[in-house]
Amino acid sequence: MNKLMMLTLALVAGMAVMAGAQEKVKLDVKIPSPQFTGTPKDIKSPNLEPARGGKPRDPIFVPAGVKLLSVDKKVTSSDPEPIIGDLTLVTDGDKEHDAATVVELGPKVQWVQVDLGAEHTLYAACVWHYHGEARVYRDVICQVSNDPDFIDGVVTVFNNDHDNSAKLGKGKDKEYIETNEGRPFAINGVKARYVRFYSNGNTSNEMNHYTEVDIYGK
Ligand SMILES: [Ca+2]
Ligand SMILES: [Ca+2]
Repeated sequence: MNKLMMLTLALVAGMAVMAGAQEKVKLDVKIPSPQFTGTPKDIKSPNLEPARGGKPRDPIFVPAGVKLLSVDKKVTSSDPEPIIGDLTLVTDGDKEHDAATVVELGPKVQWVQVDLGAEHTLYAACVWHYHGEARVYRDVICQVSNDPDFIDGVVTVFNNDHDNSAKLGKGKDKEYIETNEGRPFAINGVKARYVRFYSNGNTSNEMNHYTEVDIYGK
């Protein structure tokens, strides 16, 4: 291939990327009612994101036609017998904070995993742990794979375990205070059937909680 052809191909590829970028739309995440306001001062973490002062989180942009895929999909967990609630609560579509809407898993590193039923092209996920009060969940990690055991072809889309306490590798993302906004993660069009969400206790207690997870794709 000569230099001119290579340049032309590079230009065409660049234009395709630009055209793709123009078709992106703001991800529409249904947000439940807020339970508290303001930034609490008593949460200490060396890895906490800066306070946003009530400003909403920046939106995620996804290709047009991306849909919520996870409602009523099957959920499994490292803790198959939750202390409170049932694993079906994780994908029942109800994100409102209430004693009856949250699953409580045991202490230490635990995960919930959603089976989308088939491979999809994924563009975003969002997790609500427990948003009844301000707290920070430790070692929040989101991974996607076509392997239900998460051994092969695992792609990490979020990891705020800065000190590798969950032993899945150090992550560069920041810890955050749980609110009704949940925490959206962008996914770069990875093809996968399974999505796994890890946590490792929180600043209020050593348990792990899930109110809902959303997974968006095509
Ligand atoms: Ca729910
Ligand atoms: Ca950690």
